[in-house]
Amino acid sequence: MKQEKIYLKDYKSPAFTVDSVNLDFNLNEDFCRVVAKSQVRRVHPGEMRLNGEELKLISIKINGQQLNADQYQITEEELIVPSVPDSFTLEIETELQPQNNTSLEGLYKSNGIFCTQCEAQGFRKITYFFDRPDVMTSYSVTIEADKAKYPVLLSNGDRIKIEDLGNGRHKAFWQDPHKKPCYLFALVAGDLGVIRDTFTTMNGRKVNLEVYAAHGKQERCWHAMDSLKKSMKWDEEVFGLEYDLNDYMIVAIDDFNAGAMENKGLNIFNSRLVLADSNSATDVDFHSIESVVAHEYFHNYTGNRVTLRDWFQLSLKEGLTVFRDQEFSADMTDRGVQRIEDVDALRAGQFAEDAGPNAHPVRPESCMAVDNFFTMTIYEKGSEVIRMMQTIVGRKGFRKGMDEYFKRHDGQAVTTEDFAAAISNPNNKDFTQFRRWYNQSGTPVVSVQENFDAAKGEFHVTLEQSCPPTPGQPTKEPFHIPLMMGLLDKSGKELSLSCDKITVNTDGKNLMELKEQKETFVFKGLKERPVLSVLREFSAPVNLRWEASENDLYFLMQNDTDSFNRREMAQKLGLRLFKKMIQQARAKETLKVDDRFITTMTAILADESMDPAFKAKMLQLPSYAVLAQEEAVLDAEAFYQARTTLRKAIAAANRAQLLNIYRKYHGVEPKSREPKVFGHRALKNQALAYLADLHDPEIMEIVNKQYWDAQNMTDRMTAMSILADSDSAHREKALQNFYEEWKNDSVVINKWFTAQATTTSRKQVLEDVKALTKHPAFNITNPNNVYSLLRAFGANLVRFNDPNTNAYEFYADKILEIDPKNPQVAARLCAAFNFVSKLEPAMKEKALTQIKRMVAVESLSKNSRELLQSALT
Ligand code: 0A1
Ligand code: ZN
Repeated sequence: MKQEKIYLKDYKSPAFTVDSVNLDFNLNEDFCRVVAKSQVRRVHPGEMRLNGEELKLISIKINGQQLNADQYQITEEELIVPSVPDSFTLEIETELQPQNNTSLEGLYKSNGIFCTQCEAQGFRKITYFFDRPDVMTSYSVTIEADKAKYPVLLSNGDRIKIEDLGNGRHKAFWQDPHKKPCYLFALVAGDLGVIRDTFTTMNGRKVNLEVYAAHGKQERCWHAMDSLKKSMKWDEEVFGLEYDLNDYMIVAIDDFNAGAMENKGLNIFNSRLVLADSNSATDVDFHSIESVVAHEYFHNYTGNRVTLRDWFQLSLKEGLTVFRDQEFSADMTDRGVQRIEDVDALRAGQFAEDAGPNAHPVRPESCMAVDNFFTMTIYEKGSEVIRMMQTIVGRKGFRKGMDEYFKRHDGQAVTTEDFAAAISNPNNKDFTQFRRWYNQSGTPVVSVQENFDAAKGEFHVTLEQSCPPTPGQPTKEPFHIPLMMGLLDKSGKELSLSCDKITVNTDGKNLMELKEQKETFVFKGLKERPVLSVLREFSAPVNLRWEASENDLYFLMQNDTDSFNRREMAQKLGLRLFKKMIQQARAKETLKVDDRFITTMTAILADESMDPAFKAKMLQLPSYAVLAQEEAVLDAEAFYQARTTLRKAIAAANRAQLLNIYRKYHGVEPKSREPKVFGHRALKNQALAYLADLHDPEIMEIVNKQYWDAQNMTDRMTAMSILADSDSAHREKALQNFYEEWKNDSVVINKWFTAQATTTSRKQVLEDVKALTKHPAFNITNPNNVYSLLRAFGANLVRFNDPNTNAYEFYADKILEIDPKNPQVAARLCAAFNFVSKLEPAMKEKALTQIKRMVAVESLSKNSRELLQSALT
């Protein structure tokens, strides 16, 4: 296997382009024949090099003439034809073995269904082609297969016809009117159930909508269908974007490496992100499905119509599309709560990535495996970069920029620079410095100093930025950082600002735009010291170093007009307290809980005016993932002691109040899917989880009753997870019952794996997980099984890094077992080792031993190798 890196600086525009291609698939049980007939046109002089991997070439013809073996050359990764005309028909026939394809890229089989996954570089496993996004082509496709086994034959674009061939086989003809790069090609053939609906676009065109799933499961697809219609409407209303085909299809597949894929007109989804009803899916599942369906739909413009010049530009479509799905979710639910959730995910995952051995810029400059680009940095930080652009130019300005982007680039393959120019030019903004967000990795740190000059009535805010070194980037240039802010008076009233350095965007938001390394903002005309609220709405993906007084933090927590910051202050206070408690735990001292923090939690619980969904967020303590970033040393036991001690103290002080909340909302509208009811359930289930930390038999009876009486999956899962993490006598029975009830439903049984892999109180998790890998319900070739058991365990910071076990060895064994079959899935497990540099010496030694063992395997995939070897440098 080739191991070398590819570089952005080596980009060259393609030497050939393909105006149209006809793909002819002949599907059989033990082989598949593909004939690709392309109209090829030369753009630059030179030989023709086509990408292709693991293919059996049957024949190659140019203008109908078969080439002899001496007229071309085949390597492991390419088919090279030194001499070709300037414009010609290329016909290539290949043979594949989809039934043996375990990598789940290219053409493969899942539960008897043929399907494809071509992003990023899977098309080269179907035929020899210019497998790069800047070659955009018109596709026509025919699919021939057994009629009884594969009644449904799908591809991109318009259905032309289906012919019965009379011999038990049939053949479907598809034509996509839009040019596309080959990573957006898709094919599905199988025996599937379907639900149908229509959507009428803003110009009155009727679009047929279809969602396919395994027979018998299609009734669980209605939520996905509703989500699709909401997304189509939202994109028309917010961005003026109308769907551009007559059909839109979604297919749910059980074996899928990622979440879902935006193939033109034919999205293929991991069934986990399609199938849902209240018996089988939690409120969180419903929410995820809505946002992923939206995400894939939004790609139709941001990704498909305007696509990427090269894979280094991946965030051009992913960052932008995540931003669009986050905005959609905010409009569908509660903007403030949605922002809190998005930032929590960013901090837990992306900030950790940016601080670890695999930190990379939003627009990377090099890589070994393109598939490793599908990271939280490309997606979530990429979205934050777009959000900052919107914050700087305001919503109206951003819409103007998006219109300009489509006007300039519809039908093209472009770069992140093109996007930034389209947003900045019509708004007369200079994004030269801003573009550093694309090129520099690492999470910037902004320190905040306040000073009130009573004599002059001036309040000075000094901001200073820095950014820690990251791999390949020891020093950084200053970023352009928009910090949304406000000042409050003693009564909590928003003060009008007199400061000539403040910019007010078109939405009326006040911004301190930090561009220098250090800047002071002077606010005048103040009679008394105001309270500063900064980084409202988390307007930039930075770490604030702000030694605000405890009084100010408590004041903001109660009074800030920005709901994100109210909750952020609760997190900050929780974190300060945790830091002290972790120190005490490490010094083997008694852990001291702060009374003021507890009383404040009591007040929050009692606050009738607070929205329940928001209250649930206020009560959440900083996660282990956040602690791991804030602390210099990852001391799993100390983290666990600090967090459980504080949770117990809160529960003990508020037992009656928590029970009141539980009783108020439990059992109310158990089947409702209104966001408001989701909020009520989130709050009462959180109350129950706090109470369960008391290990009080009376409470465990309530938990057990909730498990057995549950009328929806949210309640059932909450109870089962609590029981799974307890030594309650009810534990085994509930787990057994859940398994019996759902053992034939892989989407649901994954929840059962995760509940057991993520327990923190239970010390024998490693043994549990080991046993579960041998359980009949666990199949190591199914990505969802691997993610829900193994990856979930790898992310269980407390037990994965428990010094009394050697989880690392077991985990490395599993990576090595999966890697030869499915490198993408193996690579996704490697992130568990990102914290190695924070481990204590003995643990670090153990982890490094395993990493070295894995890297020493010569056949290790470049995917896993790239991610693991960086931990060694
Ligand atoms: N483009 C898809 C995600 C995706 C990425 C890679 C895949 O296989 C390697 C599959 C899907 C999205 O953003 O939804
Ligand atoms: Zn995407």
